[in-house]
Amino acid sequence: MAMFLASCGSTDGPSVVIQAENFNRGTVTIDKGEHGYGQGIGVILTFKPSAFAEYDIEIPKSTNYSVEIRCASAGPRPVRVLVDGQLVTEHGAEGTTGGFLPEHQKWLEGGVVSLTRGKHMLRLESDGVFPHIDQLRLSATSKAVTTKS
Ligand SMILES: [Ca+2]
Repeated sequence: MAMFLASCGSTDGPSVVIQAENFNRGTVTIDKGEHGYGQGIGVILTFKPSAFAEYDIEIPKSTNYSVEIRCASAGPRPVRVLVDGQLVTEHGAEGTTGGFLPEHQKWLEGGVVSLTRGKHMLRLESDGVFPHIDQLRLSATSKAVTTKS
C-alpha cells in the first residue's frame, strides 16, 4: 500500500508524511486512545522491550532526506532507524518531550539519508521500549547524510 504523499511548502522540496500507526509490518501496539496515549492522533507504543515497525514508502525525488519522528516520551527511548536494511542512526527520537500524552508530542530527529526516487522500506526498531510515536516525516534537505554512530 502506498503511503500518503504530501506536497509541502518547505523551500527544500517534497516531504513524505506517514502516520506511525499505519505500519505495514510490526510488533508494536497501536493506541488510538484505548490505552490512554493516542487519543485523537493514533500512536504506536510498546509494552515489552524489543519491537519493530516497518513502512513501505514511495520517495518522489532522488535527494537527501531528513527523517523526523513525532513522538512523546518522559524519558530517553531512542530507536534505531534503518532504510532498506541500512542503519541511518542508533539515536532516532532520542531525548525527552516532557511526558507520554498527545499534548507532549514533539518532532525529534531521526537522521539524514540519501534516497533515490521510488520505493523504499523504512524500519524503526528498539531492543528497549518505544517512545509513543504519532507520525514520521521525510523531508528533502541539503543536510549531509548522517554518519553511523
Ligand atoms: Ca498518528
